[in-house]
Amino acid sequence: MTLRELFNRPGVIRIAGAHNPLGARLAERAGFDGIWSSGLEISASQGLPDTDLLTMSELLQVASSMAAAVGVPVVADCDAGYGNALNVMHTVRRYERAGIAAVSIEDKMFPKVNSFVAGRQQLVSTEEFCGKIEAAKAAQRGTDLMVIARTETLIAGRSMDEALARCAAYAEAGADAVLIHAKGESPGPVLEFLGRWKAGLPVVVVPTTYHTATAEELGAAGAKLVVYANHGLRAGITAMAETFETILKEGRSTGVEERIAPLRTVFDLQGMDELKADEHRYVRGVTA
Ligand code: SPV
Ligand code: MG
Repeated sequence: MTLRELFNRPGVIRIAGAHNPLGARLAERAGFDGIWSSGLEISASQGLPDTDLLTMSELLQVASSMAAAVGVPVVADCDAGYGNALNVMHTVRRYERAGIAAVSIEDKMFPKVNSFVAGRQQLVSTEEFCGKIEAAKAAQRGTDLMVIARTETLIAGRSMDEALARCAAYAEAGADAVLIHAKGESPGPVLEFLGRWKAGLPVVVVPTTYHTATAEELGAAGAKLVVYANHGLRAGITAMAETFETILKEGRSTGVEERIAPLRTVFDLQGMDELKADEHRYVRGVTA
């Protein structure tokens, strides 16, 4: 199902963050409706902070490889659009060509800093960001690609009124959806936003810190798309660290074998069976 089809049917859409095709396949197999090509995950996977150090083409390469590996839509976190409105246009053209279903662009100043890092969280003006959204919509060639306008107003410690006003302006500028980001433990501010949002455009939420809210609750309050942005990455970090420590401590891997995926699962996720079938069919001279 395309992302637009998911948006057009009733119910809340759930997507999961990933930073490579393997993670994307795991999310797809678990039943998520789509993939969030996460800037945080991709930078972390390179051992780098999520502060626009990686270039657009490096992030695109990952998003594109994920889109090629799964059947579900990929929503790409395109940070602040990698520069001004002109960079946004170039970004949109490249992501669209790579088969990405949606790009999310946030109203932070380039270079951005991850929303959960204390300190500098600077926004561009509403006017400047509306120019970026208009540019994004003007740059897309087909009609499928969705542009998600993400506001970091609450992340920057500014008011709910400003968040609502900014999103209304972004809707007016042509965004297909708005994303309200928040960093507190309580879902209260996001629920307030959803309650007061009257523009009709679908709203995207990212319950990373306010994780007690269920997708169902957020959906009932008016959210359309819920992003589980970094849970695969964090689960992987814990599992890998524990596994490595145990092997060194115990001098062998026996103690972890029950807890780690067997090689047949790895082969399955790689598509080894399909490759073997192709080999059998097309590579002449192979007997077994
Ligand atoms: C990301 O996954 O890179 C995001 C979401 O932008 S967050 O890290 O929650 O800001
Ligand atoms: Mg991000």
